[in-house]
Amino acid sequence: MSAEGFRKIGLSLLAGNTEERGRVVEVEKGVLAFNQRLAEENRARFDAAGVRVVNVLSSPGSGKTTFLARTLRELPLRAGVIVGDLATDHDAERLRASGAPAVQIQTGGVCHLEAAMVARAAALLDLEALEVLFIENVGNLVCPASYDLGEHLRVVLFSVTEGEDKPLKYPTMFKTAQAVVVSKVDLAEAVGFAREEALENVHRVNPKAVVLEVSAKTGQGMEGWYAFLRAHLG
Ligand SMILES: Nc1nc2c(ncn2[C@@H]2O[C@H](COP(=O)(O)OP(=O)(O)O)[C@@H](O)[C@H]2O)c(=O)[nH]1
Ligand SMILES: [Mg+2]
Repeated sequence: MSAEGFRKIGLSLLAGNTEERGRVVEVEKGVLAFNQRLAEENRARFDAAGVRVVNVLSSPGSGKTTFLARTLRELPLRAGVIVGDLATDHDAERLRASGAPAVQIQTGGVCHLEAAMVARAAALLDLEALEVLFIENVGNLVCPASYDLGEHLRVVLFSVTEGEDKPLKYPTMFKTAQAVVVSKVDLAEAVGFAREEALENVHRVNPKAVVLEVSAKTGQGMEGWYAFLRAHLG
């Protein structure tokens, strides 16, 4: 059955009574297993093309597009981007201004990107011409965490304006990322960001996470991000 078929059954069961919960869990497992197979196919395709892929996640408005736009302008690598949103192609338009190829996925209400969507979008890019492909996921700290897209590196943005407790409230997202980018640090003082507490919360859920602190507005910390990318993309 297709991922879409699984999703429809899942939604109808979710609308039903609690006894169906066990069945719902089975359907969810089926959807994720199906996605995982496609993610492995994506990774094999990316490896064959020699392109390294970075999945960028965060809640809406944490600064993903601004951060990627600056990265695309400044990073001396041939880069492309796939961007997911529920609706509109605003972000792809913003990212194309850097000169990089950008493909927009409109999920039509689905709250995360899936490997099948990324496969279709990637087919529109000349992967062999790229060294790095960024994927801006749908703004959401819950669902996207469970969907491998075939990426090599997963990065979560955590802006100083969204509250120090977010890693504790959304542990799966923070656990599955190799790096946590604390964004909008230019606003830290204005919003009374409790830096030590926030970093402690990140490391409590993910002791191995590399933490980078940046402002895509002023450029502060961006060199550290580029150094991290160079070290981790091989
Ligand atoms: N002060 C400040 N604002 C930022 C920064 N990065 C993004 N923003 C603003 O935050 C808002 C959301 O940014 P956007 O990149 O669209 O976030 P996304 O929804 O995660 O892609 C916009 O108004 C940006 O101008 C930053 O580093 N500093
Ligand atoms: Mg965006």
